[in-house]
Amino acid sequence: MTQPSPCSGDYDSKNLCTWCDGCGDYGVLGATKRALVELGLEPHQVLLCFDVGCHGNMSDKLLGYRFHGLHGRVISLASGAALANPDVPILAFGGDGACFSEGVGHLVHAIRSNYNMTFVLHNNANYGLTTGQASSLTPKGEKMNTAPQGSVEDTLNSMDFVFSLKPTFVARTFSGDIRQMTDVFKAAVNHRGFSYVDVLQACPTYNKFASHEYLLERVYDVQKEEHDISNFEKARALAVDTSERIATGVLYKNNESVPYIDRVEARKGVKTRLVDEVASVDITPLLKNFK
Ligand SMILES: Cc1ncc(C[n+]2csc(CCOP(=O)(O)OP(=O)(O)O)c2C)c(N)n1
Repeated sequence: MTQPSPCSGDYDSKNLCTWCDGCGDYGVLGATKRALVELGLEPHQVLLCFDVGCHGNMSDKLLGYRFHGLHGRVISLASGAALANPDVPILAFGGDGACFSEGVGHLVHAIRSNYNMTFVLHNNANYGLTTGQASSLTPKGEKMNTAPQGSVEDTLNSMDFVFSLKPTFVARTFSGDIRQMTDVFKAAVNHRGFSYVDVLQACPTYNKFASHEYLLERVYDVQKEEHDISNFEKARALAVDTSERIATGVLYKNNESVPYIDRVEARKGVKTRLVDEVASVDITPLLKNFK
């Protein structure tokens, strides 16, 4: 008997979304479901990990194996899962606040280790859930709730930073373009190694500087122009220069990418997965220490 292919309804949860009207998180949720369905993945065949933040509330708005971790820690818990069972596709979702402040160390090491997972950055350029504090990606000078006279700190150039770590896959997309987001997520999941996906997203409540309309006017798809995704330096230049137009789509992909677990000599030729190997360990005596 042939297996029925998954459909979007398989991922539907009964929980209602509580995001503000016009929030880019709606778009990311829709594109995530579409990408998983188009990849032919059933909800039980994928792991979805969420950081803490507005975007993290997506964790109970769709079905599948989900893990809602601590603020800034989503990459580390997803990395652990990627090492334990390399057969399961893993998507981790985090905000720019968490990823480029509390959790920035995890991002650094996940990229250089090239763990096999997709990281989706909900880039609304502020700390949304805690009501509009400046993040390290907020443009300097913007008036935010923590900086009513304008943020005085220099803005981190996140793309330049990411490229400095020699990533094997980098993409940028926009929460208002569900079709492109879907295609980018699929390409990211299919990449063998750490896939970094920056989603420029509208936050109508706290981000008054890069609205949906502002982004819509500036984004363009590099896949519709001549762009060689294997050219690291060209991709880096395109990613960093957002002064007039904003390049979106898959910007860089290293076809020679070798994920961390495949680099480890001791794992070569081993047929079992780490997750199977620890299954036989009885932790009952250990747990007694925590009574
Ligand atoms: C270690 C830690 N620091 C701070 C917080 C408080 N906190 C919870 S959500 C949040 C804002 C999240 O912002 P971001 O990561 O950008 O995601 P967004 O809400 O914009 O989607 C903060 C500061 C926390 N829970 N834990």
